Amino acid sequence: MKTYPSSEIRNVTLAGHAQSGKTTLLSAMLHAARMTPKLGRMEDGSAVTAYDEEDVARGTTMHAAVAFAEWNGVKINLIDTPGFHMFAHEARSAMMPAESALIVLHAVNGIEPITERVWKYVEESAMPHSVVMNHMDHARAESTWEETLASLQDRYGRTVVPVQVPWYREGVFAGVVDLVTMQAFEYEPMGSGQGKIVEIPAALAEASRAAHEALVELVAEGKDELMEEFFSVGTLPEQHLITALHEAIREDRIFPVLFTSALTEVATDHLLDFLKLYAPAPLERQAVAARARPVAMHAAANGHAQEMDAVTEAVDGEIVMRAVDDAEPLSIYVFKTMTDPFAGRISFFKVFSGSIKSDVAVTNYSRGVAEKFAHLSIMQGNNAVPVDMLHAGDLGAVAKLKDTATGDTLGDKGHEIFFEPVPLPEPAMTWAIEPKTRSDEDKLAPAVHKLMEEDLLVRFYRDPMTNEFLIAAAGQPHIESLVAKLRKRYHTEVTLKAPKVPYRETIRGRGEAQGRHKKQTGGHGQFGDCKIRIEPLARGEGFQFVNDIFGGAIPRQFIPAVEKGIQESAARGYLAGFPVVDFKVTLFDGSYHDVDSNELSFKMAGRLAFRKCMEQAKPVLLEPVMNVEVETPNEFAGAIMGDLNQRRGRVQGQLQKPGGQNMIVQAHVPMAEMLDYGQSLTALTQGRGSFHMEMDHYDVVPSSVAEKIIATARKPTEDDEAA
Ligand SMILES: Nc1nc2c(ncn2[C@@H]2O[C@H](COP(=O)(O)OP(=O)(O)OP(=O)(O)O)[C@@H](O)[C@H]2O)c(=O)[nH]1
Ligand SMILES: [Mg+2]
Repeated sequence: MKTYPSSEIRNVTLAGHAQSGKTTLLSAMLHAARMTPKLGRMEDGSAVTAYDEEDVARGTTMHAAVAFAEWNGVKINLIDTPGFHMFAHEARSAMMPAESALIVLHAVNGIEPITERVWKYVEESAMPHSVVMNHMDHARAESTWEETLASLQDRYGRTVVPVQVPWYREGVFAGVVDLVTMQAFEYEPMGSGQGKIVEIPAALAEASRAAHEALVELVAEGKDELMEEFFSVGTLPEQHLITALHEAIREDRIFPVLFTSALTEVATDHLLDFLKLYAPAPLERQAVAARARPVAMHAAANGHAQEMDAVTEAVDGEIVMRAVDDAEPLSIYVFKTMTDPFAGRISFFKVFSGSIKSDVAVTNYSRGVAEKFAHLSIMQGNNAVPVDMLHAGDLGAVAKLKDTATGDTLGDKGHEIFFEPVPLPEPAMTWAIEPKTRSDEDKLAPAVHKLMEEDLLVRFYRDPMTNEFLIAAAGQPHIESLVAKLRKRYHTEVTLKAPKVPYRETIRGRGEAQGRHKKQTGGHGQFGDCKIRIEPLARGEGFQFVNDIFGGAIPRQFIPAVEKGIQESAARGYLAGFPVVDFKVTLFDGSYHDVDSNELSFKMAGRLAFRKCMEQAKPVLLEPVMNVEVETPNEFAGAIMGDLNQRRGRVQGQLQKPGGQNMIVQAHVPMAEMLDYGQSLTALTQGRGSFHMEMDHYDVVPSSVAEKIIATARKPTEDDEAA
């Protein structure tokens, strides 16, 4: 495999709403470049970037994937990303290794929620982007594409400008007119995917000329030299126009619109021509920014290797600039990890600066360890193609690194820098996960950890309050795919349950009682007797024990046993089996027997006294209440607050986000009502809302709700006490 110098590389991320055709479009480009013998399809798993059987089974991309096309002397690296809202954060992370993005949208469906979301991502990272209107073969596309274009210009400005005119031949999408070269490209739908250059059809001649002029004018705008040339000659020479358009795209001044049908392979090879000519090469970036010191993963504000001018505000000395150049020290950023039970760990990386050869030793700056890059390769889906070396700006992969994870920076020893990982959203749903058998129990943790290497959003931990193993992910389909992977890849069977809510119990009143434990079974008997008072403490104060015994009513050595008995009983709960908290016990009297009294007897006495006190002390249930922050487009804020009220939530405040489009709603909501919130929020906001929550405090469960919890819970019995 040939190696490509930095000037002959393009790194392009495809992003857009689910089902707009990104995976198929990428396939069509690979087919046009003859990287595959036929058009790969999502449906049958033949698309190069649809190698994950869970993706194929669900018909949607769940993780970013990488492929490349060699096209007329350049190598175009293409990153496919998910468009389904639950996985759209992967599209954000996949911007970092690229220099430009293609925003793919459906010609008939137009702007959809994830179109807007990825548009925000590219703007955030100042990433040059073009729009591909796909599904142009759709029966209604001929009559809707202009409307879709108008809505794009409405939303994002007139600098969203077509560089092609679509051509319908008797109602069939058959090609495009290139508005720069003023040539028409004609296709046989469902044919070879190779366009033929033909004359502009008469019916399109007038529209094409007008659109050409509009494009030339826009490109020349603000460039005096070009303006003069344009006005004196009436147009711009092709080469000048190409150069000027290329610059305008790179500088985020113009956002070209192109038209394709991925499925019928019309105008998809010409998209490669476009990327070769207009997508910025890595070395067109003046330099990339990194940190001189490591940055905590979640502290990264809008973590991204940014263009030079975007970071001038940063604190002096914190930022290090690296030119995208082979002559600079090596710096590598790992943007994706794949774990395969057979091939092991494969790390996908970008060479931001310097160059790398196979078999060299590299330092992982993030972890301070040495790693060997044996067998350098580039990825065509899940297929590693060996290469000898990679130049600055290229994307590559390497297998079997020991200690390297997604988000790490590596490079030459002594030249430490740190690229900032893109922050991830919080997982939206949590389940309790249980191994089915004993052998599954042993396999579970290592297998889940392998999945977590691939997917940084997944969390796995034991809840200290309920002792359950919990797994947190982005939503129902996400967790289902994880469970399927556990089964298929790691032969580990699990069941999922709603996580237990860690309720507690407490008292609202006082109680006073005697606990008298007496047993006479031949030989030695048992005797313990105590009198206690209990009273409530403030929330969060836990448990207090006061010894108020005078005159040796209970011998000193038995007093800790009374306390222990009370604590053991409190831990088992009184109402519904949840630990009793926030109460004070005063031990004020008792009696003993010279022979029969021992520790066990006083422990039993303590338990009995405690349970009798609880009868009088108005016990209640406590539930965890979460502090919830929901971000939503303004128009849904009312619905969000209504829904939170339904969930017994109390809205604490609302805040307008800068830009005026989005609101933050802040509320306190019981945890029990938030277990399925991710799904509801998606439904309420068409996938445009996001939320995050953390435990805030415990509060008393209203009695109507408490009755149900108590009815279904197993009440501790006297038998438990005797245990
Ligand atoms: N008719 C037609 N169908 C298309 C076109 N592009 C894609 N499709 C079909 O639309 C469906 C979705 O295509 P994908 O390529 O999986 O879409 P995607 O954007 O990758 O979707 P996500 O991975 O869910 O974000 C598939 O059934 C494709 O065969 C097109 O241009 N025309
Ligand atoms: Mg896809």
